Amino acid sequence: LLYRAVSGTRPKSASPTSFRLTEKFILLLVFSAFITLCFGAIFFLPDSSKLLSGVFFHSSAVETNTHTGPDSSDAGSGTHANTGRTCKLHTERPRPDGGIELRTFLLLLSRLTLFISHLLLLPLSPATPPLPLSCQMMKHAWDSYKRYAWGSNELRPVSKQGHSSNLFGSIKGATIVDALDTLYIMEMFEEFDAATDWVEKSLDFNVNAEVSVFEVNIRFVGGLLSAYYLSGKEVFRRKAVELGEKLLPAFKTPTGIPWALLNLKSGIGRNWPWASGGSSILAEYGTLHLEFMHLSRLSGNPEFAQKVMNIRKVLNRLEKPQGLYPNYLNPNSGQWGQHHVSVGGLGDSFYEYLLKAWLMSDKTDEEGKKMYYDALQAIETNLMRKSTNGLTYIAEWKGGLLEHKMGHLTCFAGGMIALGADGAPGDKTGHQMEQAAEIARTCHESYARTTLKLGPEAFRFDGGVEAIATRQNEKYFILRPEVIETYMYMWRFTHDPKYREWGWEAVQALEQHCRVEGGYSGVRDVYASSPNYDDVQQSFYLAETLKYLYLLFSEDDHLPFEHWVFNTEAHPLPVIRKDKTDRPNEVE
Ligand code: DMJ
Repeated sequence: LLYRAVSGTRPKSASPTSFRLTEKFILLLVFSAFITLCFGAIFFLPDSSKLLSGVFFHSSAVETNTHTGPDSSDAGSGTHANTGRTCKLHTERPRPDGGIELRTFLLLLSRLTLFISHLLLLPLSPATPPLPLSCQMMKHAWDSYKRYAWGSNELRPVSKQGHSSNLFGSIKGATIVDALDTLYIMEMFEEFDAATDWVEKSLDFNVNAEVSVFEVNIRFVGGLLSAYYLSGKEVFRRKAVELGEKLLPAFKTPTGIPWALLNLKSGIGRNWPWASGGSSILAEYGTLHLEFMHLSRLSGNPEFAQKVMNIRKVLNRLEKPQGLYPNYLNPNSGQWGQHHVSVGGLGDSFYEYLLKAWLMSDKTDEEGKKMYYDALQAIETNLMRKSTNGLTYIAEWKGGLLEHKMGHLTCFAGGMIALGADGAPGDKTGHQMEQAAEIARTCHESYARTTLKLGPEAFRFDGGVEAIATRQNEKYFILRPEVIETYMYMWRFTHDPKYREWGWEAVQALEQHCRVEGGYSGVRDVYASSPNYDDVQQSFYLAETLKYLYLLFSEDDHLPFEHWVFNTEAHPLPVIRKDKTDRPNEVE
């Protein structure tokens, strides 16, 4: 099963020039002959079928022996995911029967050879199976974090030490919690067990520190909820609810619009000092809904759901300029701050959560649905534009004037629009799918037009340029997922091979320019001839970028969209079924 999905669905067309490196092919031929020899030897040795079944096939015996599957005794909800795919990196165990040393030796040799051929192919061809590669990337990112930064929030892969962002106060282990579900989905169960053990023993929310409510919610609460729904382990449910309760004081404002920052011990909140006269931010207070609905469901405490439903109420009472939602809202007065509208930073995931709230409610949340499609219409009318050479982009709006700039963050919108297209009112499904495809193309162009083939933080459509960053402080790439996320959604909905080819290009660029000995690093300038590292392996690289890459090359029944919605940090949450009140999230 390891290669089944990939061999059936690998990208079809490769650029002809990429196949002409003869030396590499000769080497490859030699290696292939060698592999054949090794395999032949294995087959002619006694008892080889058993050995092979443990390595190449997902036999139940192997599975029982090698992974910690859902722990049914722990399951609070009886909800377990059958992730149904495998990405195992090390499954064989020494066997006591005679002749094993030789077979094991040959096997290891053949695997080593495969690995070397894989490396040889890497810069050569998108026909190489990328699915095991995304697991290897995860393994490298995870092992490096474990080795150099275990327990810290993130890894500094160049200086090989821990890195702690102040977004999480003194809460530790952001990478561990953010990576839990990716490890589980990739069936890296040894690593998942180590992470679970750390959560059990060391994850501590009793800290006297100020945290970002949004970041802690999407990464920690979201990560724990997904880990719970996937594995059924009670510890994740308990920790998610404990953290959710600690976030509740953030809602103590005159309007109930939460503060951006909260001291977890004192329960005192405030807003970012730079945010338009003490405003709360749309993408922050608007990105709590999915997690809080699940917290109510898992804790039996309705308060979580009430808090986020109240945010809707406040928003629905307000007049929206041109139907748009400004990024700033004052939690004391309940009035908009500065009229800045963006589908990228400061606004992005608010729109995503309107759509996903509807989908996650088994399409019962009509209010969320209406708010999403109305907002999308306003975005189309006021912000979506086509460049002179036909690239569709989503601009930003400042007090009625357009800034012709699109952020890397905005590129998630291709995936979002594709995800919502099916439910679009009127006859708009086809139109929205076209918009989504256009946005994916533009975002791909933003990568293709750089030297490193990685996308800048923001790119512009003015002053004679299209999809290119013109300001030095917008040229960086910090391992963000949004473009690959959109490729993944577009692939699932269209099966157009170009999305896998584009994903493959991103894999090559990541391996070539971001992979370092101690993990993966962001780069400061994607137009430079060689990478200048920022020395941070962001936790969302493991939570999102690598997970979306993996799913891009997986089969569609792997975490199917009918059953799962991904929170904005790519943590899958099950659809809450309307017709199964006691066990609403049964997943096939
Ligand atoms: C992630 O933490 C989330 O996707 C968030 O919604 C926006 N930005 C980062 C990744 O770029």
